[in-house]
Amino acid sequence: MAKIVNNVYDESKIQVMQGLEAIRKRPGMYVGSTDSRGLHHLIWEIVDNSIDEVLSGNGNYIKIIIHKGNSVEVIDNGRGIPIGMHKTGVPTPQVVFCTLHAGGKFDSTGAYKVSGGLHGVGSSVVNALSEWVEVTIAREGKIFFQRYENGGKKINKSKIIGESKKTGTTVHFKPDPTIFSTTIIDYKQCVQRFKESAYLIKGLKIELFDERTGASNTFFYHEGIAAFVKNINQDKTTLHEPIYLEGTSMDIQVEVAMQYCAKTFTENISSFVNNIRTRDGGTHETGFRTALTKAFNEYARMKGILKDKDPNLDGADIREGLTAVLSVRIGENILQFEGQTKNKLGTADAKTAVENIVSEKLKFYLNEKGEIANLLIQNALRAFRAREAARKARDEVRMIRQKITKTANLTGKLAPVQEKNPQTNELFIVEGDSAGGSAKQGRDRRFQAILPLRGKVINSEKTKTDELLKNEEIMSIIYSIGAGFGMDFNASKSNYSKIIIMTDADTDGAHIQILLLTFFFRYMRELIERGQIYIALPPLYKITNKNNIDYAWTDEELREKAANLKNIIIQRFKGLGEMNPEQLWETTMNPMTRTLIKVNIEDFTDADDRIATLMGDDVESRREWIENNVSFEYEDNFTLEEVESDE
Ligand code: 28F
Repeated sequence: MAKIVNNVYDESKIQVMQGLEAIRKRPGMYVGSTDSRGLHHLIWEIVDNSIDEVLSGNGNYIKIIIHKGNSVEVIDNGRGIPIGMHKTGVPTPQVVFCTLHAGGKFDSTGAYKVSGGLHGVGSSVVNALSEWVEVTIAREGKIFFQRYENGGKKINKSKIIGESKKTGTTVHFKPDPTIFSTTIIDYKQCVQRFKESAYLIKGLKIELFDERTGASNTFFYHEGIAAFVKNINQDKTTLHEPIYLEGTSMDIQVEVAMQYCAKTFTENISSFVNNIRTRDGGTHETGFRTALTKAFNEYARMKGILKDKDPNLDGADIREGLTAVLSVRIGENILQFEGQTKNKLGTADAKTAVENIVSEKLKFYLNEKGEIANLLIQNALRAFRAREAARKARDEVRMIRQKITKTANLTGKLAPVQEKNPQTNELFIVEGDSAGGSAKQGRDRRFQAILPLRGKVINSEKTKTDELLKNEEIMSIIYSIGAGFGMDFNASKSNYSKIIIMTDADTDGAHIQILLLTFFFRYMRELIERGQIYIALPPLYKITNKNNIDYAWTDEELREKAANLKNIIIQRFKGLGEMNPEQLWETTMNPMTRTLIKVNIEDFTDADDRIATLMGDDVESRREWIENNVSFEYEDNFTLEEVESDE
C-alpha cells in the first residue's frame, strides 16, 4: 500500500518539481517579462486570488504590506485555502503552491474562479519566482504554516503553529532578484491598481501599506463603479447623479455606471473584464454602445421628441459628454480575448449579455427619470445640430474653394507682379478703371500688383456668403490674395504682405474704403490683426510754380507751401484719375515717397458690434465713427536697399 502511495507520490512529486523548474527557466512565459512589469504581476496574481475569494462571497477585506527589503505580504479574510490532505498525498496548500495551474480553477463550491491574473496561473508561479514564500492559513480553528525557498523548495513539513477563530489566507513572498531585473516595488502602481479593484468590487476594503516610506492608502467604495464615475468626473459639471445598472445574463455578470457632463464633447468609456481593464474594448463595449443608442432612440420616439420622419440619433451624438464604466465578469471557460494582449474582449456572448441588461435597465431608468432623460436627449440633439452645422460649414468652404479656383475670368482684372514673393509683394486695390490704368503704368511691377475695382463693392455685412460669392469684385479680391476667406482664411497663405486700398479722396472713395474694411474685418480679419491692410494717401493739391511741381496732402500743408510763393497754380485733385502715372507713382505708390495709413482696430469685439450696427445707410456717421475708432497710423517702411535689392 505504502509503495503504491509512494509511487503515486513520487510520480506527482517529480511532475511537481518539473513544473516549477519550467517556470524558472522561462519566467516570461508566465509573468510576461522579468522587468518591473513582470515583478508586479507576482503581486497582482496573489491579490487576485484574494479577490476571487471575495467574489465567491467569502471575505471583504484585503491588506497588502510592502515590507522593507521589498518583500510583499497579502492578507485576506476569506475561508482560507483548505489545509487537508490532497488526494496526491500532500497538504492542499502544497498542491496549490507547488503545482503549475493547480488550484482555483474550480473552487470547492464548483463556481468558476474568475481570476484576472495573467493566464490566471495561480500561486505556484509566484512561488517558483520568489526567493522565499511563507503561507499562513487560518481555518477550522487552526493556523497552518508552510515556508518555501529558492523557487519553491519546501524546506520543512507544513505545521500547525497555533489556533484562531478567524479564517483567511496570508501569503508573504520575496521576489527572486536572480530572476527579476528589478525587485523595487512601485507603490504608485499598487495604488492605481488596488484603487481600481476597490471601485470594481463594491464593499471590498483594500488597505495598502508601504513600510519603506510609511505611506498608506485605504480604498473602500460601497457605491462601487458609481463612485468610480464620480471620481472620473470630479472636476467637471455633471448633469445628473450616476446611473447604475446591473444584472446577469447568459452566466455573465454585467455592471454599468454612467454620468453625463456639460460642455464636454468627448466620450470616456472604460471597460473591464474580471476586474482587468480592456483598453481596446471588445464585445462588451459593442453591446453597451448598441443598447445605449437603441434605448435613447426608442425613448425619444416614444416621447415624440423624434418625429417619424426624423433620422435616428447617432450613437456618437448620444455618447457626447458621457463618462461610463462597464464591468463584466465572465467564467474562464468562455473567456476569450482578441489578439495577443488581453486588452480586447472577444467573447461573443458578452455582446448579447450586455445588450440585454443595458437595454432592459436603461429603458426602465429613462421612463422613471423623465426630466433627466429629456435633458440627455436634448444633449444629443444639440450635438447632432452642431455636427450638422460643422458639416454644412465644411461643405460651404469646399464649395467656396471650388468656386474661387473655378472663377478663372477674375484673372483678367489683376495686373500681377513679376515674381511671387509674398514677403514684399503689395496688392493695390484701386477704385475705377482710369485710376487702375495709370496705377498699372506707374507701379513697380517687380513687387506691386494692381486690382482695379469697377462696380460698387457689395456690403458684406448684409450679405450671406453664397450671395457674396456672386459679387465679382469680392471674388477677384479673394482670388488675388489667394488665402481663402471666412472660416477657411489662412493669412500665411496670402500672396501679398500689404493690401493697399487706393480710392479717390471723396465720399465715394470713403464709402468704398469702408465697404472693403468691412469685408476684410468680416472675412479676412487676421490681415487686419497682422497689420497688413493699408489705405493709400493720395495728395489733395498740386502746386505749380513756374515749372516746379509740388504736392500738398492737407490744407495747412498747402498754406505752408504756397505761403512764400508768387503766381502759383493750385489744383485740387478730384480723383486719382487726374494724376498721370508718374505723378501717381511719385506721390502715392513709391515706397520711398508715399505715405500709407495702416489700419488697426483696437477693440475687435467693440468694432464687431459697431460695424454690425453702423453698416446702415448713414455713411457720414459711419465715416465719423471709423475716424474716431479706427486709428490711422502714418506708415512707411520700405528702405532704399529693400527696393533696390530686387534689381
Ligand atoms: C493572499 C492570497 O490565495 N486566498 C485564497 C482561497 C480559498 C479557497 C481556495 C483559495 C484548491 C483547489 C480548491 C476555501 N474553502 N490569498 C489567497 N483563498 N483557494 S486562495 O480553494 C482552492 C482549493 O481547488 C477555498 C473552500 N473553497 C475554496
